[in-house]
Amino acid sequence: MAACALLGALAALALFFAWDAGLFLPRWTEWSESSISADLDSDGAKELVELSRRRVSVEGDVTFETPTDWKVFSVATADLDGNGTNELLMALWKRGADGTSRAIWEDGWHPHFAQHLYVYTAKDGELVPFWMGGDLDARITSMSVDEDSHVHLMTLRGEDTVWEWSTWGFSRIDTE
Ligand SMILES: [Ca+2]
Ligand SMILES: [Ca+2]
Repeated sequence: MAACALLGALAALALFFAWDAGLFLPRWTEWSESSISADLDSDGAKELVELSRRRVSVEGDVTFETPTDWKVFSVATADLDGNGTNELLMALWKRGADGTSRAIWEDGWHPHFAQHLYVYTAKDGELVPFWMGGDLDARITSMSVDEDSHVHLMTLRGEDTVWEWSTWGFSRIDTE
């Protein structure tokens, strides 16, 4: 009997860890792996941006690594605001609807995964948040950037939504 209870507890624990690792994220998510060379701090030397196993790492003059609770499915670089410095864009799953992570005592624990678009830019030799988009509230399967630095968010319905950076955030331009 005790062995049964122990097995049950172990199974529940295993289930929790599987869930915690994001294994129960929607099956339609298109997890991509990519490797991008881009100068992120405008010093003339390119950094290597890699998306592998749902995590992004940057190696070079500036370094960066996504926290383990971010499940990144698309990564891109582009000079969104036209200031000559490339930004790092990441489309990801993370628990909670907020754009930025808050302390647990501020808003409690959000058990549900939501999609986010996070943008980082180099400042004083490190990558810092540039724009942290909250729950995208749409089923985004992939994110990419075109030669005009417009962001394309493909939806599960097959819609190619196009977004342009405008000072404080993104404006949708494909419906104008
Ligand atoms: Ca550089
Ligand atoms: Ca820029």
